[in-house]
Amino acid sequence: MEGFSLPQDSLFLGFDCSTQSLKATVLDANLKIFATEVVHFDNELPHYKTKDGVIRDPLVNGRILSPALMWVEALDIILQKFKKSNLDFGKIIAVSGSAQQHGSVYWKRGSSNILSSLDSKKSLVDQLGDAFSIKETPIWMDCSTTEQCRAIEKAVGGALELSKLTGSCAHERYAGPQIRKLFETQPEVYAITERISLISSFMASLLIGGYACIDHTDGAGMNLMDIEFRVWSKIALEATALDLEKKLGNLAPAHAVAGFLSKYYVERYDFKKDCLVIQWSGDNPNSLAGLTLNTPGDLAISLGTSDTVFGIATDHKPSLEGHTFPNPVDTEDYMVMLVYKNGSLTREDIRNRSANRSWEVFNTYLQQTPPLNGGKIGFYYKEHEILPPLPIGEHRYVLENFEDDSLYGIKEHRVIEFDAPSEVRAIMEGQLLSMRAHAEKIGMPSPPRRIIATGGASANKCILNLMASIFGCNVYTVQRPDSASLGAALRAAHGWLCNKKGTFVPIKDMYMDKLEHTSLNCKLSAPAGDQELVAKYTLLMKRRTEIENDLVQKLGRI
Ligand code: ADP
Ligand code: XUL
Repeated sequence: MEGFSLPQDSLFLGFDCSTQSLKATVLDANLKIFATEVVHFDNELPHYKTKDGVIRDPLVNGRILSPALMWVEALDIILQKFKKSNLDFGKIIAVSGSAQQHGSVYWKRGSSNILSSLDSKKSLVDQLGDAFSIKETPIWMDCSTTEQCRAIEKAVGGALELSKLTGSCAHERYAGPQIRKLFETQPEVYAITERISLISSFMASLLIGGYACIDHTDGAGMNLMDIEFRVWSKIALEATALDLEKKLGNLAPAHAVAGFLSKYYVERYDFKKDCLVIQWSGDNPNSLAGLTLNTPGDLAISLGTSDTVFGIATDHKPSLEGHTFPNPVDTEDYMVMLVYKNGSLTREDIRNRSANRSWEVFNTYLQQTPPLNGGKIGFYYKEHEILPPLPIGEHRYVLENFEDDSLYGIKEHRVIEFDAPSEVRAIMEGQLLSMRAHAEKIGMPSPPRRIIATGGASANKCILNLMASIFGCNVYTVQRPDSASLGAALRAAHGWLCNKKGTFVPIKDMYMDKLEHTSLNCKLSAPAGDQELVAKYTLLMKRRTEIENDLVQKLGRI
């Protein structure tokens, strides 16, 4: 294992540019957390006028954006914060990052010159104000491209065909449909765009002072990449926009070197000249790395602004619900994923309305109410949901003559409201039962081998206990809930090592024999629930799925 150790005294920096904040984690050569920082967009950058990191277009339903320049300024601020805390930038030998997936950033003609000639005496934000052909990036919450999705699917021979080709059917938030919309509605802006980055490759571009490649994993979240051959798909490109390939640049594996850190940072922060920038990737792929998912049957549940469920698969099985990406830390297999738009912000909304705006009260209600909630089932969509595709709305049902072990054929009736404690249990059971049902549908085992929970809400023990009861397996957590920036720092080390060896090195080999001494170690937070209760939840899950299917039939998008 000697050959795989990292140089003593070296540091690895990982960022996570997520919806609400820019976070950063520094790992030392023993893979222990050395330093962390965060910049919250709403509070620390109020002049961009975001709420929860985003701007909702009041004129166009479902158009949700974030200013690209806000992320640029956040990078200035986070580096200043590290400087103030006396981080020795000179010890950092590799940097990588994670970003919310799918958002596309549009660089104006001539911007590569701005990037390559950054003046270290000035801030980034002062120099990049004019670099974008669109100042506001459509992000993963945007759902304004349904028309383009259907058109792209039609052009390639159907939704399943697109999923076979690219790993997913068309999704409103994916970069391909967003690009097609720009091409159709603002051709003059498309024409003056010289490069289109994902948010991940955009941030990497800021670091290398030039356009970075899009990595294979985040690239699979665009409806543009041929997932088998990991190249731009000619068919998908043609279905999207004219002259697109040259605006996208090349693709690269996530472990590849994007370039050396630009001299801007060397001069301004005293980074080393040969500090490597490893390709950035999406936040969920980085979490997969940071959570050390490495065995089929391991499941991760990330409870952040969006909720995501992901695991490792050996094959690509095209589906209409899930997403398949190349595994960001293994060149052979795949990462499969489910995404919910209604995550933390929807839980917060119920907390605010029913639990006195307090997680403590929320948890007391969870503890006070019985498992299965006396047959009360709720669906809560504060945002237009992705999984299942349902519009904003709330739906509450009570199963009639509810007895928790005989749910077959039981009828339900709709109600307008629940009492506050039942409302809290209904949202939590509903979200977790939906995750279990859809995870099983895309081929994840039941019960999973183990669940590793992460994201802001994984700090909540009551939620983890409920997860263990519903899924019937142990639930583990990591030391810190921001696994994406941790994963990015780990990938920085991994990329550095692959570069040093001149070949791909399995990431496991970097930590395998010393995991429990690193910051990557997981601890058991909630033991598997009692199996009798798990069986009852299985019945409730099936009943809930039937109701969900009915809702989709009645209200879902075509
Ligand atoms: P992001 O996806 O932007 O990275 P995070 O993973 O940081 O988001 O999660 C932030 C969310 O975590 C907040 O919106 C909040 O609702 C949630 N959260 C924080 N503490 C708790 C808690 N004790 N219980 C439930 N949710 C929590
Ligand atoms: C994944 C997705 C979200 C964003 C959130 O497909 O849309 O999880 O990555 O950051």
